[in-house]
Amino acid sequence: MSDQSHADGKTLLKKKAVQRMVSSTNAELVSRRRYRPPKCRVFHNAFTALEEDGRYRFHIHEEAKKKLSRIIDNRVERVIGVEEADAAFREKYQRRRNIGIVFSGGPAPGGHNVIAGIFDAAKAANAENRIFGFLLGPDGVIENEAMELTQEVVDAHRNLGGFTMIKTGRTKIDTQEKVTLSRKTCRDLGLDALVIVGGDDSNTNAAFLAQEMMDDGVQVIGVPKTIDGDIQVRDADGNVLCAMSFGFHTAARAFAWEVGNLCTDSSSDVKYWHVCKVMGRVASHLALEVALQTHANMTLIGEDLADYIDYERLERSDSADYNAYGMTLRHLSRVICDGIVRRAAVGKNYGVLVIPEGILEFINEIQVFIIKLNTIIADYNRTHDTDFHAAFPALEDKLEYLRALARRSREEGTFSVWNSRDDDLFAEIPAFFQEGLLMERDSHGNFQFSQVETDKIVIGLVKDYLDILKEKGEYKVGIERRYFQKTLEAAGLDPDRFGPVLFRNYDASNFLLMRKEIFSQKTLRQVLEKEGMLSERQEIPKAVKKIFDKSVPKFKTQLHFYGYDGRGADPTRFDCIYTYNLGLTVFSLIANGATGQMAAIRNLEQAFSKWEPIGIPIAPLMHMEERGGKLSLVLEKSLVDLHSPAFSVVKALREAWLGADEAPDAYRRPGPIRFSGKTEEDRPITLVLNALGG
Ligand code: FBP
Repeated sequence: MSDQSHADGKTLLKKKAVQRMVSSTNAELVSRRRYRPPKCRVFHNAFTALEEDGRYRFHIHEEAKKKLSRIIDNRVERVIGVEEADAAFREKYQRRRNIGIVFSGGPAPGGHNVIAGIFDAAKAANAENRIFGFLLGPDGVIENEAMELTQEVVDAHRNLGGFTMIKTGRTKIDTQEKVTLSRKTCRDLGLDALVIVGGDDSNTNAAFLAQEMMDDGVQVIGVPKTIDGDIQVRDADGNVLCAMSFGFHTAARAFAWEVGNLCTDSSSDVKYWHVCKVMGRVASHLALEVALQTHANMTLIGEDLADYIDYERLERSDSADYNAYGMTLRHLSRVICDGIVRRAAVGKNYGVLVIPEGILEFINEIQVFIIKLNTIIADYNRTHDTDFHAAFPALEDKLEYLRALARRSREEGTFSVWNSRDDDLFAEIPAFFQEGLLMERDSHGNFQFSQVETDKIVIGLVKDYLDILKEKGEYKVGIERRYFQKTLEAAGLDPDRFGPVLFRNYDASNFLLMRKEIFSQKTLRQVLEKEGMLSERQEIPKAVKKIFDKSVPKFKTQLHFYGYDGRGADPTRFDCIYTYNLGLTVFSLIANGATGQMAAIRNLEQAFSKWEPIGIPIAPLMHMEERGGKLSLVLEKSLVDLHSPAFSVVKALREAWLGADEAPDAYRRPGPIRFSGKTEEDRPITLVLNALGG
């Protein structure tokens, strides 16, 4: 670029109009920051108190009783409004407090409003209350890296996405040393309360810290965050206490907008299958919501696949082991191919397929590998000085270690987690997937699904199988009868003479399918010659060739991953209001002395006037789960319930959305997240459906 253009740019930047155009502060930002979410009715009172709600019961795990004895008797608490309070209550409520807040795990839209809610409520109770934000997640707590949050900082982040204000991290406070350091941090900052905004693992952590920090007088409160939507709490009788973690709605809407656009693209250019992997480490809630928002042609739901049993194979075997006949990758690819082939038959050799990121977890054969490898890696780390991944950096080293395990089990005839059969099956998997299965687990011992190219694995198998179907003549693009007739007539040929020879359904359908035996120019010629429509020396008529070419499917895909973009989106109005009120609830729990509770809002699916802020006891929700190769007490993740109204509706509409018929595709246009305006939907579709059905 010349000096001249450089100088011009500088001059231009002096103009107000240019400055306005390139400013980082645009109208959307200003209106977001200015917006003040409405408060639940109870928060319009001068004070709030807690009232035990005895209606809820939990099945309490023995291990939770032992390990979380000091908070296991916590009950569900309802936040109630108090207008007139006596002096003792006022003093307790309004006493000066220091509150620390930390984000833990992946970002989720709305986190800043949790902080804003806590900040506003704390300052309203006592202007001298101080709020500290721990930097970079739990590491900030362990290392005492914190910043005091001022009005200015909070105001600059209201209603904005991300966790940019204080950042986040995935460290877990899971060793005695980290707990000791965290306690020291809380002491040094004079904290009265620590608020942990996180997913299932982080809320588990919150419960353990609440137990540990009770003697220090530090209350610990959890907040249900994760775009995955898998923190959904019910009591033992199925009563819903927390219908949805925050961030889910925004992420689902962001993904749905993009997937919806691809539905439009795909049905315009009619040449691609868009394959959209959407986040959700394990549960398929996001994929389910995207299906409802977009009506994409096929949406896989992991939990549904896990439910599958191949009864045909089971009946042929003498085993009663249902697990051995669960969904396999191969079978899954066939299910997908079936949809592709059926759409192609009606001329739609394109479409949109949604694959949940965590789908592999639900494929029986893969799940077995994940569990075995988790155990092997955890065992290695427990018994050696070095970490498994440091000791075996290259894939080949890791494979060699596994081979050695298999050899040892064979030679010594002893039981081993990894035997020759595992090794043989593992060897059949493509190298990039082997690498994925063997990669480092996250700090919670979880398999990192986001790092595996799930879509590539599934589509690879789909392509292979489609090739087979193509060879068998079963995968063909249907030719519209009208088009066939027009093309042949224009060439002076009689369509009714050629039709029955070329097509297997000439008299039966509007979309004509080339006979199976016609799969190449050569076989086309053979059939025409056999039927006496062509002599050896004659060329295949151009019009017939054209029709044949159109009937040969090309399976072209575009792979997309929707995850980090949705996590970083600015929150929907629903998430703004939900999270702000979660923040107000947190302060109410703190001011009323609660600890080991998770802030929540009941009745999210109902009108805002019915929303009910509550505290949910975390300890009674715990159960035992495999983590890092051993059983641990954790908060249970909520998976898609196959009996839920939302799933049942999707299942009932599957065939219609697949669109393997002549009707136009039934796509829905969700549009972008609209912060304001009457047209913005006010809550997730899954949430509403689950509340409507019964
Ligand atoms: P959280 O459960 O911590 O909220 O994170 C959710 C998530 O967005 C998952 O959907 C995804 O698998 C994961 O984070 C990806 O994060 P990372 O890149 O750190 O693995």
